Parts: sequence; structure tokens; C-alpha cells
Amino acid sequence: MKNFTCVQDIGSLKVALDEAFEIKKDRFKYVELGKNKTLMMIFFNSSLRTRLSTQKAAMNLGMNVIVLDINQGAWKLETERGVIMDGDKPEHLLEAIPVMGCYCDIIGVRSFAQFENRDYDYEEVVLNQFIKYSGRPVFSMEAATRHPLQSFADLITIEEYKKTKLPKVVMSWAPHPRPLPQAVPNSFAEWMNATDYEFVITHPEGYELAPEFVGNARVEYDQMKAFEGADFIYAKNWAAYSGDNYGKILSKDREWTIGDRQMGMTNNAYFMHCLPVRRNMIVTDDVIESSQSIVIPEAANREISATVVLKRMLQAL
Ligand code: AN0
Ligand code: CP
Repeated sequence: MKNFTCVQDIGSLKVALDEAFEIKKDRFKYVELGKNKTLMMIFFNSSLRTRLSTQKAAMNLGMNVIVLDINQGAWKLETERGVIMDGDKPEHLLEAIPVMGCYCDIIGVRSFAQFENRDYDYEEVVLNQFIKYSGRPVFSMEAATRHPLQSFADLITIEEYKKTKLPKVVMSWAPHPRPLPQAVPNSFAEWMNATDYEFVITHPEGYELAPEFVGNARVEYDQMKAFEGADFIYAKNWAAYSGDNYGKILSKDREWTIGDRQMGMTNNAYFMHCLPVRRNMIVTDDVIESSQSIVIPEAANREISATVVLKRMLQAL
């Protein structure tokens, strides 16, 4: 595997899951593979889990790691070509990227949607510039439209906890005070659509995701109805995708906050969220603290998904 940005890059999910469970049994099995290889992680946005789990994954593989937070200590970067650089940005991404590539073997990039221009975000301009100009294999640590390391960890978690071969998985929008990207829900939908699970998406009208991510999923606007018989509830907020509303908040309706009322409709479902989560906006204290909440094992599986991805990228060097 050269680059890792979406579900197609991982190939067979069955093979990927087998590798994940192999790594989980012995996470240092491939510790020789990364000797004298350097991972560079570039963050344009904040992170707790991705930063820590990906660094841990690299250490499992014997790699060296360099982390750069672009907004803390690096030069401010211009991203547009053709700009007369007489403002506050001393360096252009088009020099910075190949320079970063000189010091490492693999690059991870976190670069969220900016919500200024939908086409710019959905073309994944920043991530693709890394792929084009770094001269190194690149993986997404959440880009504008997807968060594949998260979705892979989510899939591993569902496989570990499911009680039936093909569980019913429901992704529910929930309210949040700030506009959040569609990357996590897009990506989760993309991975769920690649399985044979029953997959349902529920959200208020106006929050439709891009059709290429919704795929064949059932969209149900009645949250309580969507939750009926569910085995897994995957909560997430996202801002609107459609037309002029792109990046906007259309609702902060706390009727959608996931609590005992909604969970009571399910087949004693497990509760999942990628974290960070705002309690009593997305989910009540009681639900996230309940025995059905698997948000911590879900986060723990980030180390496993990242180890599989880095292992494959090292094998392809
Ligand atoms: C980010 C998001 O919703 O995309 C990161 C989630 C992993 N969340 C926030 O910015 C709160
Ligand atoms: N779930 C996730 O990616 O968390 P961070 O934003 O803390 O990395």
C-alpha cells in the first residue's frame, strides 16, 4: 500500500481485519520492519488520539517519529499558488512539502475542511499536494473529507463486539455548538458501505451528506425509528453539506442528544463515538458512562489500525 486516504486503499476488509487481530495479539511482531525509518506527522489541526496512537503505532514498528504542529512554531504557510506573498505568511506550502519529504520516509497529514469553499475541501487540495510534492508515501490523519484511520478502528471495534454476523449499525447526527467537518461521518459511511452490515443514517432534514458517501445506506429522518433494533449507535455531529448551507449549523436541537430514551429503542446497542465528545450535547453522561459505551476500546483500536496501515506502508517502501 503506497498511500492511505480512503477505504479503497486498504483493499479486502477481511484481510485487513485479520492483520489487525494479528497485531492485537502481538503488537511488536513487526518491530524490525521500521528500523531506521522515520515517520513525520504534520498537524494543521489539534489532536489527542491520532497524535498519540499513530506515534505509538510507529514505535510498535521500531520507527523514529517527528511531529510538527504547523500552527505552533512553524512558519505560517501560504497554500494558494500565484499569491503575491507580501502578507503575514513567510513560506509557501510548495517549498515546505518537499522539504519535509527530505527528512522522512512516510508522512501523515491532518488537515481539516476549512468550510470556505466546498470544492476546495472536497478536492482534498492540501492532502493531494502532499501526495504530489513530498516524494513520500502519505496517509491521512483526518483530511477534509475522510478520517480512514478512525473508520478502520471503528470497524475493528464492531467486529470485536458484534453478537450477530451482520449487525444493524446506526449513525446518528447529534447537536454541537460549533460547525464540525463531515470527514468522520463520510468516512464511517464509506467503510460501513463496504461491509454487508445493515447500515442506517439518521439526521434532521438539511444534514444530508454527499451522495457519494451515503451510497446505498438507508437515510431515516426519524431518529427514534432509526434506532429500533440497532446493535451499534455511532454518534457524530457534522455541519451541513448541501449547497449554500455548506459548513453551517442548521440545528442545535437537544432532542437529538443521545440519551436513555433513544438507547431504549435499540437492541441493547453499544454506543460509539470517535471522541472528543461534548457530553450532554452529543450524548448524556449516563449513556457514555453506561456498560454499553465502548468509546474507550474504540479509541484503543486507533493504535491497531495505525499499526496495520504503517506496517503495510513500510512493506511497500
Ligand atoms: C473533529 C471532527 O469532528 O472532525 C475531530 C474528530 C476526530 N472534532 C472536533 O473538531 C471537535
Ligand atoms: N478521534 C480522533 O481522531 O481524535 P483526535 O482528534 O484527538 O486525534
